[in-house]
Amino acid sequence: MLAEKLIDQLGIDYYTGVPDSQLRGLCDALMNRWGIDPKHHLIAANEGNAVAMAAGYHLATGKTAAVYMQNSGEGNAVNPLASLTHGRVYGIPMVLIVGWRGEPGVHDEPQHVHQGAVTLQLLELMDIPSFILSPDTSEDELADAVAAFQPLLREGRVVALVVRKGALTCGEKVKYVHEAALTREEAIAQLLARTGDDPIVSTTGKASRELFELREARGENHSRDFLTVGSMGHASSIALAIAAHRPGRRVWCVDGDGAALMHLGAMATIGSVKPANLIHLVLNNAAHETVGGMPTVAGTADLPAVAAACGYPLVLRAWDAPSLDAALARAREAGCLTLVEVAVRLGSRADLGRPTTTPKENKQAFMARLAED
Ligand SMILES: Cc1ncc(C[n+]2csc(CCOP(=O)(O)OP(=O)(O)O)c2C)c(N)n1
Repeated sequence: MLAEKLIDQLGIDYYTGVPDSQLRGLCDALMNRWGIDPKHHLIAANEGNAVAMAAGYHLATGKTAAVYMQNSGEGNAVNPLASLTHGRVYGIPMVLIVGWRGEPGVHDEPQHVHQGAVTLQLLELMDIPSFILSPDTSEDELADAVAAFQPLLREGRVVALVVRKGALTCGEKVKYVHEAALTREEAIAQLLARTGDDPIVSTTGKASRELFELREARGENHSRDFLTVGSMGHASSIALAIAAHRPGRRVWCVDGDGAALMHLGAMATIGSVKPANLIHLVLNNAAHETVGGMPTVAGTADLPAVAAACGYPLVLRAWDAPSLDAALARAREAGCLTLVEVAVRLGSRADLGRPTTTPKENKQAFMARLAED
């Protein structure tokens, strides 16, 4: 079904959420209709923030907002759904639109399998009635579901549309653009020329996939790299604790701007600890490139300034190959907690693969290698 039709049927004019590849059609339709507009459509840093914005919209207007998310974001949303919007608290209505990755019976990556298996149960546990939108759901069936939601929304309930793979399409695809000299993969390739045997913790999405493939291309194994395939936004916290407990090792974190923003508080924790052996790279394409390229607010937020304000003793910016090389060399020599922001452009190889080792194999090899020191 065309995402535009869904928007029309819902009759909602305030959307917020975190993009998802399975909701690409919806995200594009929202961008075509409203762009980024505080009155109609905002991309949130995380799904909990989106639920809170939808609550604020209701408080201000008495109307119902929609929150879109990949099912991975259910966890981020659970807290405000239980303690803010639930009928035992304020009873604030909203419609969740949840991309169903890892649906049982549909092949998907390991980080989606458990989340996919518990997606409907989690909604049920949260007292959220749901309707599953499939590729063959007709407009009449959707209209019936939307009509059935209305009395629940009037009671202040949250309801959900769970979107199967291929269920939403977009009439007019948006071409997202963010220009810079380097691609993310080129930046990671340049990093690998400097890291030697140092452990690397990489973020969710294509950055980890590119790191994996670059190791293969270099004929190296994967034991230096911890690929944070799920739990977006947490790579830097994982790296922080590794750095603190392996002080003899220089630890690199390869982060994304969307991920860094999703749990920005981690920067304050890292800045308070100041592990001298941690170098935090943020590959900033001002977008959620992995899921389609929808913008983040990293185009306007100054992440190096945030890191400096959080207590990072050294922050560096790189925008092309020579400045990145200089920043990496300086970060290595400095011997103090450093943030390196690298401006990268949107885009990735069409033939980019996925890790061929399992997360457990990755963990075991990474731990064994760290234990050698
Ligand atoms: C909690 C959660 N919400 C949403 C997603 C879906 N998701 C995977 S990667 C990604 C984009 C990450 O953006 P960024 O960190 O800027 O890296 P980029 O893809 O641009 O390299 C999103 C939204 C997710 N995995 N987890």
